[in-house]
Amino acid sequence: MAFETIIVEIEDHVALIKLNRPDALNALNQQLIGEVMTALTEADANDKVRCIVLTGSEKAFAAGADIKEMSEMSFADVNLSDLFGNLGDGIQRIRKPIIAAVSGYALGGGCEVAMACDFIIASDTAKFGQPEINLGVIAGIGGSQRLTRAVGKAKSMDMNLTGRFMDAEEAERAGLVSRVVPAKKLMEESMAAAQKIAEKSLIAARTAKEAVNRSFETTLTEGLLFERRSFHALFATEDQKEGMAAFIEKREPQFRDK
Ligand code: CO8
Repeated sequence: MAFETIIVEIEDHVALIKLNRPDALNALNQQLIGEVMTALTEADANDKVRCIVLTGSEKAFAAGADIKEMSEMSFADVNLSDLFGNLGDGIQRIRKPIIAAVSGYALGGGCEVAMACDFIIASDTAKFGQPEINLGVIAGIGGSQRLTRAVGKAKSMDMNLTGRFMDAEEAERAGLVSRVVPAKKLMEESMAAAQKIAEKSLIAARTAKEAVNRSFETTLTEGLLFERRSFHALFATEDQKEGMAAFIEKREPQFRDK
């Protein structure tokens, strides 16, 4: 499919999806949301893809939902449009690992999209925020929920109520991002992290993702049981035999996703 608001490249088993509405700082309009979901779904189904990187431009990952498109919407318009809801839930339904590579602004829906990915690598220029309160609304794709789980109540309340931005250093300290890298190195480091994941057994990688995500949905006892059962199940794979044999034979494993 030809996309107009995103650019998709597949390189060495990694699908790179780049948000591309430079004139609007990658604001999430309905077209872009639809295209991102299509690209993610295609990447998830593509046997050549083993990891996904979602990124924006140097200036903005995404400056939020498109305010110009939203401003005249009625309650019914917003309520009946499934697009925004589909975006957060849809990203979370993708089974392959997704890294958000964030440079510049990740605000409102932009911050929420980054948080719906599996982890965030931030450039030292990144700025995260939930400034919806300035527009007379609140976060709508997880900014009050995923952010709170990531950084705790104090910082989440601060950001959701004052609308202030968090810089990359604070975001790393608070646990919102996994690492901060110099802006010039963001794509190199993010693609390298994705390549590292792409070398693993896809069955194990998807299972690890599922187990970590399960920890947000359940009690510790149930989560530990889910993890243990998943661990047991991986002994039914050839990749487990290969991974352990490779260690013993002091060679690199050749995973075959079987
Ligand atoms: N929507 C539409 N256009 C935008 C947006 C946006 N979110 N952000 C920036 N733009 C546009 C600007 O209008 C401008 O276009 P133009 O040149 O045509 O006027 C262009 O991008 C460049 O922006 P600025 O000139 O403002 O650039 P600055 O460098 O001066 O400022 C900022 C950058 C600080 C990022 C500023 O643009 C800004 O504050 N943007 C809005 C941030 C914001 O409030 N985001 C939250 C939006 S609401 C939201 O995300 C809700 C999601 C949940 C929906 C769920 C529904 C169920």
